[in-house]
Amino acid sequence: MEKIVILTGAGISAESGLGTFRDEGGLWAQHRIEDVATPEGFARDPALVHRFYNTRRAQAVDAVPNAAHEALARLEAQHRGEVWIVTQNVDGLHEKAGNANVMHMHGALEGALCAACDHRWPAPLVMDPKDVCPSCGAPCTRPDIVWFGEVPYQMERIWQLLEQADVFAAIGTSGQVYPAAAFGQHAGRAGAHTVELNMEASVNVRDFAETRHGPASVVVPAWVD
Ligand code: BJW
Repeated sequence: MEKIVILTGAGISAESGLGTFRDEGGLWAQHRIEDVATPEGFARDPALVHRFYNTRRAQAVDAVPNAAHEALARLEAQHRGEVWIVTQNVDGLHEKAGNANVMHMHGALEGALCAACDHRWPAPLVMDPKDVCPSCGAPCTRPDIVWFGEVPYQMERIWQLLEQADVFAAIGTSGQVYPAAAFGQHAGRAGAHTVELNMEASVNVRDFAETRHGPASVVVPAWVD
């Protein structure tokens, strides 16, 4: 059976009402990356960072999967055990749609992490700098999110999957953030058929053998079905 590895980014959740980062009016037009998405920003002003992620957590809790997420759930159901979703998204919409084989390389809004002892637990809807770690008691709780300068999760397994993939698809990602931005080239060189499904050509469009441009809710179901 074909092994299918799919990278998703913020564009797949745009039609579920969640803002992307780099589109016009996106999250990075409203917040400074250095302030809300780096460990240094969190050390300077944890309350600001918690407010940013509390707002996004509240939006994600209310969000529902769109036709693109649902198509990927069908794909996994049809090819049980042979489809891996590697998501940069922290919103949990793939699981809500029914995908089980999901790797959260940039963490998840529903997770809390202790910066002192690395203990992880389910995040409350509202996190606060005064929260203490349920394991070690340190007041160092943070969202379980991978910020700039930190190493994304499960990388060893992800590189391995990319090398074994027969098909690699990148959906709804601008291709500006590494290491995810290198996955298309890596999988293609290892022999995978590579497909980009995005609203517009990403900066890495030349790494893909096939491209389908348009809204994810249209191009993803058309690719899957
Ligand atoms: C639609 C649509 C619709 C819209 N339908 N499509 C210099 C050179 C190279 C690398 C570096 C460098 N300097 C620093 C680095 C490393 C750095 C990096 O890449 N920086 C770049 C900015 C240059 N990377 C890191 O620090 C990473 N760690 C790392 O590299 O560790 C070292 C290491 C790794 C591996 C092995 C060994 C060592 C960590 C990166 C952490 C990123 N974190 C963030 C925020 C946290 C998560 C969160 O808060 O949600 O993750 S940043 C933000 O960008 C978020 C996203 O996951 C990520 C990617 O964004 P995405 O998903 O692509 O969204 P957009 O908005 O950019 O694009 C949306 C796309 O959708 C657009 O193309 C639209 O057209 C499209 N679209 N509507 C279809 N309806």
